Amino acid sequence: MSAKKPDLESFWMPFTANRRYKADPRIFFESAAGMHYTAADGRRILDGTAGLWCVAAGHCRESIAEAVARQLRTLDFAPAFQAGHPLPFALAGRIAALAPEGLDQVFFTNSGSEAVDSAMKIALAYHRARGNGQKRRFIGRERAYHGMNFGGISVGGIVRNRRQFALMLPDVDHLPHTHDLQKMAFSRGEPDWGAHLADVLLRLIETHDASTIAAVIVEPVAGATGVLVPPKGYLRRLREICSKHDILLIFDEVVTGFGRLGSPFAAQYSAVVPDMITFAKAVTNATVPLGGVIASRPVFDAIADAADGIELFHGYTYSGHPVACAAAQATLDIYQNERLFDRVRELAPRWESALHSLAGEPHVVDIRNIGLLGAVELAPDAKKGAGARGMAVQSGCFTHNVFVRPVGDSIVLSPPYIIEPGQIDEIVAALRAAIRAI
Ligand code: PXG
Repeated sequence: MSAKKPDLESFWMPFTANRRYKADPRIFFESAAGMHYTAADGRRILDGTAGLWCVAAGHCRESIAEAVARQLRTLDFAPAFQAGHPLPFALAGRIAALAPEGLDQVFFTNSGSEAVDSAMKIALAYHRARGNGQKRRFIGRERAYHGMNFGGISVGGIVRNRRQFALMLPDVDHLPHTHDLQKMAFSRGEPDWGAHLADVLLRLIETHDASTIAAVIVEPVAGATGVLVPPKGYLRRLREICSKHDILLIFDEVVTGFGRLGSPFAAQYSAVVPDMITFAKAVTNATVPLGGVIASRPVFDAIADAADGIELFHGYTYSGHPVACAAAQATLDIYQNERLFDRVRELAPRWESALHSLAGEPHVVDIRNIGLLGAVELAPDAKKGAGARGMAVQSGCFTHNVFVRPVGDSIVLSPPYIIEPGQIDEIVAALRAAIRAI
């Protein structure tokens, strides 16, 4: 910490052990540029995680700052309820052009959590519009992270995010997660084993009947629970089953959207087209909060055809906020002008081999990668308990001027797309040293 210690008292930090952190605020960032943060003690710290999976084009990009400043001086805010301004129309068109063919209706939110809950409401409205109001059950997946609103935690698969709150959406069931160390440890890219786990959806359909199921929601790659890469063929199988039973398929692409796998969306990477995609994070390079849902034309049309006036009684004050839209346009310009999605594809093999060079280091039980995502999983420490090794490796890496994040005993990695090959090596060297030291 710097000499002038800020007062930490009043900010109730999200997802943080507040008292513990405030007693020893070791990780504290003062500024950032490109691939680096500057810590409170002046050290430059390499960002191995793009913040929280979101600063994909690197930090403090000048063109985004300029676009935001310009927008604030031109049109700071205008309502989008029964009124218009050019920015969200233009941005929606541009996002639709990046999305798989047929997905061209963009509903804006302020976050990934709101995007997920919006997609769930659209799914319910869609079935109701078609006279199937009894289709209201959602199928999520174990170990899923779909944000923190009530819809998202209900379909999510992380019990810790639920048990404090007692009240959930009714009528939710879950697919099994696909992570099995016995079968797929050290797979490079998509594991060969596990496509059959999609067939559990057939069992859930037998149990609940398709006539009660509105939608299946999955992250194509589960990010926040440790970068769980989908088995080859798994997503395609889900698509087939959903299509056969008139169940909507929602891909939550809050982490994978906007180039993380080297294609605009994971949908294109896997060549599987869902009925809706949720996005957030990288759409503005994390500069201004923005999220959304990209829905297929048939989903929109069904709802619109059944309506007399307002089609969807849903929206936020800041849906399509001009400043967020300006930030997104400037971000998409960077992705396009610097060919950053291609860059992800080009770097992916190097990323894969660098990460997998950690196989054989102490305690390493799995290494996973896809696009510019990765995870190194350690066996839990029998004495200190689950998560202790993950925390120790984060701490060790920070000492070596590299920022990584633990999820339990997995270290998750998602660097900005502008990472240089030498910086990939820096991350791996810091991990190696930190792992050897625990
Ligand atoms: N869906 C997915 C797949 C996510 O990863 C959300 C929805 C929610 O987005 P918002 O913008 O409401 O936070 C997320 C967010 C972590 C971590 O610890 C992950 C997320 C957010 C914060 C921390 O890995 N993912």
